[in-house]
Amino acid sequence: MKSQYVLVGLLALTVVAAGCLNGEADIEEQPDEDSEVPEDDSDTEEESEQVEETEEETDTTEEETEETSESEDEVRQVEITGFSDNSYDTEEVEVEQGETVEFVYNHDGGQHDLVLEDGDGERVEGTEVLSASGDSDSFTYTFEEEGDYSFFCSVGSHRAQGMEGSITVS
Ligand SMILES: [Cu+2]
Repeated sequence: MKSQYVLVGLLALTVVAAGCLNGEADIEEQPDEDSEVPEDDSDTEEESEQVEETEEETDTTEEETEETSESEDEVRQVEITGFSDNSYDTEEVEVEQGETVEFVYNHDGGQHDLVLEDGDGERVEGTEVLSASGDSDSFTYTFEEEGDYSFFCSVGSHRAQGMEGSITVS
């Protein structure tokens, strides 16, 4: 049993001795503490990332403004279709005094337009002459005064063939 204690004691001595040797070696290899690099401000990197994010957001805001411009209120749409047999699908339109109406002409054959005429026979508004089926054109008019207006097609003798209708403002 004694010999075991001696062995343990010897082992402990050698470990301590080795530790001392290593300690001396470490002291020699220690680097200079004066050579610390001063800290940079790391804010500049974060700022450049934020600029990239705002550039991506501008694309979506453009799409949103296009949609909101359509939201004009209090404009009634009246759709009138013209056919190849020189006729409209509408003969009469009734309007309240002061009402704003958007007339939408939908083309479905032949060559036609839609013209608005006041009670004195004067042209007030009108669409382009359309000749391609499926095309449409429109105009908007506010009827400030009571009275009788007309709409008709100005192409050839289409009006005389019956391509006209009445608009009553009351
Ligand atoms: Cu016509």
